[in-house]
Formats: sequence, structure tokens, C-alpha cells
Amino acid sequence: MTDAPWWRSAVVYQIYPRSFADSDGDGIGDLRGIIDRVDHLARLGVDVVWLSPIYPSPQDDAGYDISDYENVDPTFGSLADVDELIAALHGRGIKLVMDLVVNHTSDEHSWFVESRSDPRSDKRDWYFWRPPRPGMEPGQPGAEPTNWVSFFSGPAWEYDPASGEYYLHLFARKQPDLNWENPQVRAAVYRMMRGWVERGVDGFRMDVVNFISKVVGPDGALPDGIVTAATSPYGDGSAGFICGPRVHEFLAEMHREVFAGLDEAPITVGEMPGVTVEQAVLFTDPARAELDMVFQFEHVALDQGASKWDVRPFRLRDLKASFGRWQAGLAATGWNSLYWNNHDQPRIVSRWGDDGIYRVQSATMLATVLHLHRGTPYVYQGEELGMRNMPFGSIAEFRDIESLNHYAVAVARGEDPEHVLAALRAMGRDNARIPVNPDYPEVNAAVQVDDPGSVFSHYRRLISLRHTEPTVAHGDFTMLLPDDDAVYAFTRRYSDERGEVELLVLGNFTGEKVDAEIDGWAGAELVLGNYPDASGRYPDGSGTPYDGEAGALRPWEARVHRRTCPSGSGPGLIRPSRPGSPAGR
Ligand code: TEU
Repeated sequence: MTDAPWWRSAVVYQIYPRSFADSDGDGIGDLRGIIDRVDHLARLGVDVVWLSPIYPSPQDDAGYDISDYENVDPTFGSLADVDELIAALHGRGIKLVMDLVVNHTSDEHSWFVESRSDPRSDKRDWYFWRPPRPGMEPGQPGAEPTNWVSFFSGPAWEYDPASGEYYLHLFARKQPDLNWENPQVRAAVYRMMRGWVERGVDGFRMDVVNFISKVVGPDGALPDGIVTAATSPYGDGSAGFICGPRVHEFLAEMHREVFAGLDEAPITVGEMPGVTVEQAVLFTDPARAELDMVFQFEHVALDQGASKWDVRPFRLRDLKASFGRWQAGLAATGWNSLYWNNHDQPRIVSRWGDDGIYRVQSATMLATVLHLHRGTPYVYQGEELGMRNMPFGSIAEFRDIESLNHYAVAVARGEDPEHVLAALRAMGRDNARIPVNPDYPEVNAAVQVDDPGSVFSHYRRLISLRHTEPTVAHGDFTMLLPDDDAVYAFTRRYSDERGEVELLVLGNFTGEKVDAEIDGWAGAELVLGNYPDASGRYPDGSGTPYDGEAGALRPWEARVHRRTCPSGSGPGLIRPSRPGSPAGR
């Protein structure tokens, strides 16, 4: 598969600049801190760095509220630092992806300042300005142009007394939504993107880019949403902005205007809350030339009920059903992105692993299962070290606007503050953002990089396996044991000059020893495991002996086995032998 795009065998590493590395001791991470640690990234073996926003920002939503797309916030450094970072990364064969946040700007962006200052300005139409609901007193509850709830609690409209109109903000009130219906807005965004590409940037991660096309009626009206228990007294406006009527047109236009004809293929990933598999196929179909891949949200909602604060137990079979559908749906056309973590999610080892005595085993098992799927894996800073959630005490320790707003609203409507805090501790975004976890003497890069049994060394082996075993990047995918709530199992299969190569991936999602015998695989080569193998060695030759038992998985154990059948003598059927588990194929 030599004509496959390069990013199919790539691994992306996300840096959240505020908390990655602080070079000047002011308590906030910066570009110089990243430049100083490029060797950590090279050692890990990642192919791409995705940098969360570094642009000038009032930091109302931690940099996702941008007041100038073409500069760098002095907190993080300068444009010269960006150039140096690009050179340092490129010098080690690593590409740089920037965050593109163009569903909305900051209210302090000059475009919005002008738009707000004068209803006759030609920037007025760059945002969604609408009159109050007819017959209602402007500025009073219920007078908003639609009933939409914002992602950060409260109405999605802010009243501007000077003009008597409201502006739309799906997120914070300091994040007004740009009006992509206006061709000048689109031209300005594409011009800005070309500027970064000319600087040497290799692609973009596009923030909520499936929200850019709103459902706008002929009279300019936006539709009300249905009021649900989770949104009351507001309505869920998502039908009016998720994958709206012109989103494919806009992304195809962006591709033509920014990426077409570049010497080196860029990498583009669209962050898409609420995207379906069917829509994702369209967004990532190479023939349509829109995006390379999307971030979908289905799996990170599996332990959540009506809202993200409604924390529910995790069931492994739900994860298999979800990932299985995405793997199958994008098998023939399009491409998956694979992630457990980012700056919006709690730490995976605390969420679905065991961050106590099995921290290392469960972090490495989770990594193995994710990275062996078909798709491009994303590693969020610290995930490669098995970092845990923060042990938050009181609400005073939170900084994130989403958590703070939710707490204020929930407590005001009578919810038990301790119950609200428990949800914030489980799901809050600050878990992965706030700089130093008190466990740092145990969980840090320095103690891990030279330790073959560390989480870091395991991620390194996984990334290297993707680079050296084409079945990982290009093979097809078959889920096994769909109903088993302890063992995650699947195969990957690929044909090349070796013949037919098949990988079996097993992951124990429990702290107990479990039976995991899959017919036909007895004695198959162990390519990678998160315990030393039967000989007592990790695949890189290090490790201490363990009395492993064939056909069983130890607590949180992961194994990747390989078998090869010379052309013409296929490996035959696989029949899982666990009682009650139907064959995967
Ligand atoms: O997030 C979009 C999004 O819908 C959610 O993940 C959101 O962060 C929240 O958790 C909903 O409950 C993107 C960015 O990743 C996020 O950091 C920004 O706050 C948001 O867009 C607005 O730019």
C-alpha cells in the first residue's frame, strides 16, 4: 500500500502549551519549554505535534477564545519562537499541526469589536446579530432570538444594549460565533490559514468545525431546539448547527483555497461533536477532498447520561460496540482518528483503568488496545507517562469555565454541592490541564525514559510497531468477543510480500486473571506485551521473569500476537473458545 497517505502510519502528540513545560519559571508553559523538550518527542517516536492554541487571547476559555489569529500570545512567546519550534521539529522529522478555532473568535478580536461597535459596519454580518424574540422585553429571560443553551451553561445569546440586538455564542459569551454564510469571513479565514502554511505549518486540527454552518431560514431566523431535562429551561439547538446544510461545501472550499496543490500533503483533522459514522465517511472520503479524519465523540460519552456531568458506569461491551461500528463504517472509505485523551477529557488511566496498584499495567493495556485499531492515534501530553486525574479538593481549585459555570448553575438550582463536585472530579477538563499533579515524584518523564518497564517505554514500542509492521496501519479489522465484559479482543489482517499477516490483540480490562484462549493462536509469536513475556523478557530484551500462564491474561494485561501464512494457505477460521462468546468471523 505504497500510495497510502503518510499520516495513516503516523502517531500525533498533542501539546497543551499552558501546562507542558515552563522555561521561564512564571508557572505557565511556553514555546521555549517545548523547544527544549523536542528530544523527548523524538525519543517517543511521534510523527506529528498538534499544538493547542498559542494565539493572543483573553484566556476566557483557555486560549480557545482567540483575539488575533496571526500572532502569538506573549505568555507563550513570539512568532520567532514558532519559527524555531518548526525548525527544531522538522529537523527531527516531526511535523507541526496548529489548532484552528474559527467557529468563533474572542469578543476582543478586532473583527468583533468593529462588528459590535456599529450596526452599519461591514463587519456586522461577520457574526450572528439578531433582534429579540417578537413581543418580548429585550434583555429579559426568554427574549433571546432562539432558546439554545450554550455549551458552558446559560443561553447561547448575549444581549447588547447599545444596539438592542443579541449575538450568538455556542460557547462562552466571550466567544461569538462567526457567520460563515458571509464569503468575506471565509476568505479572511483561508488567507490566515495560508499564512501559517507558508510559515511551515503542516496541517490543522479544526475546533468544532462541524458547527460552522448554521440552519438559517430565508428571513435569517435560526430554529428553536427541543427542551430536554438536561437543557431546561433552554432548548438543545444542535439540530440547528451540527453538520449544517453547507458544512461540506465550506470544507471543500477551504481545501481548494488552502491545501490544493501543496508540495507535501498536509494533515487535517476536524473536531466534530455529534458527527455520525455516515457523515464521517463523507467528511473523510479522499475523493471529496474535505478532511483527512475527524474526532468523533461517541466513545467518550459512554460513561455519561443526559449530560457529561451525569456520570454512569463504564461497560466494556458498549465500547466494543461503538469502536466496532466506527471501524466497520470507515473500513472501505475514509479514516478514523483514535484517542482516549485530550485537553477536554479526564485522564484515561483514572477513567477506565486502575490508577492505583495497576497504574502502569492498565495505562499500557489501554494504550495497546487503542493504538492497534485502524486509524491515526493521538497521544495527549502525559498520557505516555500514565498520568492520573488531579485529586481536586474544593471548587476553588478549578479554573475551567465549563466546570465553574456548571457548578454555579447546578448549585443555584438546588443540587448537592458535593454531588456536583464529584462529577467535576470525574469529568472536569482541568484534570488534564492544571500544571502539576502532587504525584509528580512518582509519575514523571525523568524516571520513565530509561526504564524499559515504564509507560513511556511501552508507548515507544507501540509507536515503533506502527512504523515497522504495516498490518497496524493498513490491515483490516475484525472485532472478537463482542459480548465479553472483561476482555477486548480483535484481529488485524494484511497481505504483503510475506503472505497473509494477522495480528491478534487482547486486552484485559479487569484487575483479575481471566481466561482468554482464542483458537488457532496457541504458540503464536508475541510481538508486544505489557508484561515481560514467558521467557521473562520484554520484546526489547529487557525485563524480569514472570511465570505467565498460556491462555490466560494477567490483571490489565495486553498482548499482541502475530501469525503469518505464506500466500495461498490462509490462516483459517478463528473461533473464540470463551464460553458464550460468538465467533467474530
Ligand atoms: O471543544 C468542543 C466541545 O464540544 C467539547 O469537547 C467541549 O470542550 C466541552 O467539553 C463540552 O462539554 C472544543 C475545544 O476542544 C474546547 O477546549 C473548547 O472549549 C471548545 O471547542 C470551544 O472552542
